[in-house]
Amino acid sequence: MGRAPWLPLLLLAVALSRCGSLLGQPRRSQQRPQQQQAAPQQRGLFPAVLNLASNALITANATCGERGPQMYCKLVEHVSRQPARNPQCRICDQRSRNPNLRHPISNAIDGKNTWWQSPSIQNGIEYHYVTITLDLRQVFQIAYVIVKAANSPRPGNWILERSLDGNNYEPWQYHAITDTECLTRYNITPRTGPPSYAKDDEVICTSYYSKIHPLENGEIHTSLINGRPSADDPSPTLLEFTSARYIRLRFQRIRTLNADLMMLAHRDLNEIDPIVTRRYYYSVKDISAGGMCICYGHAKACPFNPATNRSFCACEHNTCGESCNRCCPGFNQRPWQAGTFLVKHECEGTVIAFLLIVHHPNIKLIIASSYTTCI
Ligand SMILES: [Ca+2]
Repeated sequence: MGRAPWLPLLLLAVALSRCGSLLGQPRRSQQRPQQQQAAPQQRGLFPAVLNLASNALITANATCGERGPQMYCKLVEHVSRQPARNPQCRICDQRSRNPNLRHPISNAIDGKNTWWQSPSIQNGIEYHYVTITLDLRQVFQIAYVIVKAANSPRPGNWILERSLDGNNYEPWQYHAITDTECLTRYNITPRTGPPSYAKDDEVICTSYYSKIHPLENGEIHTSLINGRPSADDPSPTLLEFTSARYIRLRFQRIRTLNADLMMLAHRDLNEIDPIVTRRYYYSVKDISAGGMCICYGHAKACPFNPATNRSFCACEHNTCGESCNRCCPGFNQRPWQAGTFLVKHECEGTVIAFLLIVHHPNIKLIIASSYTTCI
């Protein structure tokens, strides 16, 4: 007499049925119904998208008035007050004590109505080529870049580029004055109309944001995630495509009035009325780069540390590392996986060993395991 001989076998059956991995079954199949029922808790965690440009180191290789006072004239006044024989031209001077005369590139990320301005082409045709570089100080995932012009039209031909190391740059998007110039200048079939993207890492050329109008305060919105195929649950390709520490705006041609374009194309700049050439320059009131820390779906916060000038992932899901890119010690029950918009892929591993001994007249079975989910 004593305990029923089938009782230990029943306990074993219950233990095995709750412990799919011991039977070689994929554990995710056990979890999937719970994920569907409690999706918000099972998703990866992602920090908020912030404007990263405001903490960037920003440089420009040319600025209006950097060698002393320079005169410039506003295109909008030329257009609205014809004939503009005597427009209200102004002075820029980087060395001036008057801040209203200075237009440094830092004005493009100060969050105020101030602006950066390039030298006009009266100083030389080479000032069609001006480059602005932002160093975000660490690699982020960039969702969008917005550029706002100030007292000039938006740039005509230019390339938005990104880099991880500051040496090797890759294009994110080409902009051209006309669709034809997408082909002739950049050898890319133009994407007509509002920008759209057929692939996660497609680099398009568009003339959509290079129109002459508005003559002032125009904006350029470049989306790097929204509108792409895997935007709702970014693929590894999209994550790689949007990763950048450096963002570069490589301006290559100032947008001019068509009437002036003919004059500028066929004559020596020295022979052209300086009032014409003084009104062609770049201006940027604001650059925003929306993005987030790369925490691989395992942090919802990424606070900025002023001491190091870096943001750091507040890792959850038992993950560790600067980017939550590995399981913390003791949580290696399963290989590390990135959390996604749909699945959180938490690291697991609070080790609790158990021992199951079956007593049966015909069976002697001992099972030892250390699977947390098996208790
Ligand atoms: Ca500003």
